[in-house]
Amino acid sequence: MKKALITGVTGQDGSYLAEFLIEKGYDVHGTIRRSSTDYRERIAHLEGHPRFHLHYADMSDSMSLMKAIGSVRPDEIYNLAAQSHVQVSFDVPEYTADTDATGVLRVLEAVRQCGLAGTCRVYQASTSELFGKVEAVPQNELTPFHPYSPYAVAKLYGFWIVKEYREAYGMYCCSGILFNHESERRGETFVTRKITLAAARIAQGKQERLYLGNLSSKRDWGYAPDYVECMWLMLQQEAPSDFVIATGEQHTVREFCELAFSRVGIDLRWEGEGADEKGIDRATCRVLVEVSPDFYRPTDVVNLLGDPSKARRELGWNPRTTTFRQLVERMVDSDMSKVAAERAGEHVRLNLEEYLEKGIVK
Ligand code: NAP
Ligand code: F7E
Repeated sequence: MKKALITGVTGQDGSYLAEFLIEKGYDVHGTIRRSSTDYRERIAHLEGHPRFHLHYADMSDSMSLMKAIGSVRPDEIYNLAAQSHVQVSFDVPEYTADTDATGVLRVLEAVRQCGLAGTCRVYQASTSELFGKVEAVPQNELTPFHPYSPYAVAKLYGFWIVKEYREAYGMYCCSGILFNHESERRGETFVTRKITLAAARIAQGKQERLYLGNLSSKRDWGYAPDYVECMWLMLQQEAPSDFVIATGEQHTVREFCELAFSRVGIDLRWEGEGADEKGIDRATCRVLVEVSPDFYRPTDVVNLLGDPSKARRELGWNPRTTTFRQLVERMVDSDMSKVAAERAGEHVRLNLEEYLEKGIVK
């Protein structure tokens, strides 16, 4: 039975990858950070599975990484742990560099120090943010990098140190240059999830308005469960190589909003430009979407479109398994159910308060 170690198993991708590898028959080990709470929402359903194990490790702490890697002695490592929010990286650039740049080095060096350089394959979660202030559209494996945020600069170090260990020590390690991929499990401050959650809350009367930054930003958005398959495929090849993973289709944040709101029965029209642009409900004339410069970035990446030809050709991967419409609809439907469940919970609490007031429940 193959053993895999996933750093960042509590994240969006980590949770889907753990499910995928368990399904493939792997013994799956994941790293988690110490926290004062122990509820891990995305992997709660996997805890207790006989082939799913957790270990404490932090990307900023070599000793903990060495201990986890040395005790598991995995055949494959998927290094997904990172401070993954681009806007946050402007607020915590040093922490981002420590986790996303030096952290990669710590993992690679731990593999070597544990004597696993010849047996353990390493996948590094790289990113389309490396293309940043893009020098060509679409972007493929040969497009020059131009990182445009502290996050991207840190990830660029990760990309190059992986390449260095591959060439210097002959290790099987590679980077997946993944374009944005989203899902029902996406963190709530990334733009897609922020929109789907807001559409669900507005439709159910739980939120008045959605504030966003750059509505014209363009992304190549895929579905996360489709992308974790590529991570695994990259480690099953004869020789290590880096791959662009994308759908090859591009949409603006504005289009994402239109589709998400239309799924909950709201037809948006746009009025104004730049910071004055507003999304208005055609039926009621209510302003539902507004621009807030708080969500502008000091430097923003605005034109990402991937060319997944190499992955299609060499990995046999289908970049169009899930369409853009299906992605948006799945996310909105999931948030509609979550908001409805929260409302039902509130109702139960209200009843309980009523009972307490009347002295029925003590
Ligand atoms: P995510 O949901 O933000 O998950 C990040 C994971 O990293 C979480 O498990 C988090 O743990 C862990 N983590 C953060 N800092 C850590 C530290 N110092 N030590 C140990 N663990 C730490 O990210 P994701 O969307 O799944 O992305 C996975 C990876 O792919 C990341 O490296 C990201 O940069 C990269 N990537 C993502 C995309 C995308 O569109 N999703 C595209 C390209 C590349 P907690 O749960 O404890 O916070
Ligand atoms: O922003 C614009 C924002 O934060 C997308 C990470 O997984 O993918 C992700 O990074 C775009 C940007 O993702 C809001 O300015 C407008 O242009 O959802 P995002 P990201 O920055 O592309 C890459 C590939 C990764 O590697 C990262 O780990 O949307 N935008 N208004 C907004 N963005 C946010 N977050 N919030 C807004 O209100």
